[in-house]
Amino acid sequence: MTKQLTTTPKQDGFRMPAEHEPQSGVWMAWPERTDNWRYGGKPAQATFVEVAKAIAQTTPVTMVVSASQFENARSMLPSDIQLLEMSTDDSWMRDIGPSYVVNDKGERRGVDWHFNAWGGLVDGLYFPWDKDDAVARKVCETLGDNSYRAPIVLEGGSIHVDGDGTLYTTEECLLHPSRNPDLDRAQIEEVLKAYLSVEKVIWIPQGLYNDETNGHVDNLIHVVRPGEVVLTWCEDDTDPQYNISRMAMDALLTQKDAKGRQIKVHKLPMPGPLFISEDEASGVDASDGMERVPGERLAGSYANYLISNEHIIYPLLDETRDGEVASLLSELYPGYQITGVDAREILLGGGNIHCITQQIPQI
Ligand code: KQY
Repeated sequence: MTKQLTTTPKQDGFRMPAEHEPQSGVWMAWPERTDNWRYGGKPAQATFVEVAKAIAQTTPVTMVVSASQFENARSMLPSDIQLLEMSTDDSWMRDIGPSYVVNDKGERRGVDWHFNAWGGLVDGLYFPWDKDDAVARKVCETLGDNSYRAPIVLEGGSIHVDGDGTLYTTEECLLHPSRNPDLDRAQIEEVLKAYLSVEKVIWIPQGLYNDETNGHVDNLIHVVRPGEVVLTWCEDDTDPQYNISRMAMDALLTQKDAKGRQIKVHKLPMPGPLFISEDEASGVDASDGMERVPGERLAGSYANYLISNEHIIYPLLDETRDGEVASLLSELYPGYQITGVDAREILLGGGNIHCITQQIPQI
């Protein structure tokens, strides 16, 4: 039987490993929400299948799916992808799944954050979100792992760790009034330190332009290794992303990481800019939370890739830049397999490959 623990990972000697450390699995959730995914989720489902197949080349994948979509998902997914019935409100496993912590005795536990659909009743994207909020605990129970119910609202995509004491995040998201309005920066840092055993928080002012998550860090940067990150970069000084990327560069270069390293920043080209077409917008059911208007700027970024057992699964978003990005990733990750997946459909839903996946560390 698994337990919900009332201590903290730091007290118990557990830390969150980096994404480049070994993994035993990756979890995803099947898309079907018609006010987020166009045409009843059909095009997104085909893309999720391609992402799952790509990851499964190096890491076992488990897909959770509603009862009503079970047969459909089973018929679309290869047999080596494990399918598990679970209720969700949507399909962003990075944000609704557990953040895992490990200790040096080879044990693993989940951290189960409070989830409020990216802003609750202030500026959240849907209501209710209770099924999503229950997912992290269910994943831990299924895997037979104990978990901690952390005392703050947080989505997995709003943090990156380097596994060596440093956490990266954005002020835009973690200090947003729709997340933890009663806590200040120092109090949030204390919770991150207690629940992930990080020693230093690197604050970046803003996330990617027009990101409906309030600026998740995983749509702006990725951690390559301790002391080294990629940052989405924009060369057009008339583009709103131009200043955001420069402010991020400045923040990264003027703070040292937990081990006192000067952070090395690699510029990652920005796709596009990309915009939603009339046809794409017309396939989405109208809702209060998620706007899908023709001509709206999409929050496209190549930083939204998954690292899984020496394999990079990155989004193909713009054929004029996809190849350049593959070359850069090959240089940054020597010996890793680099796989691109056409990810426009995930982008139309408001995120990308990193946002729809959650890795489980190997123990
Ligand atoms: O982590 C993410 N980027 C999730 C995006 C959620 C968008 C919901 N439409």
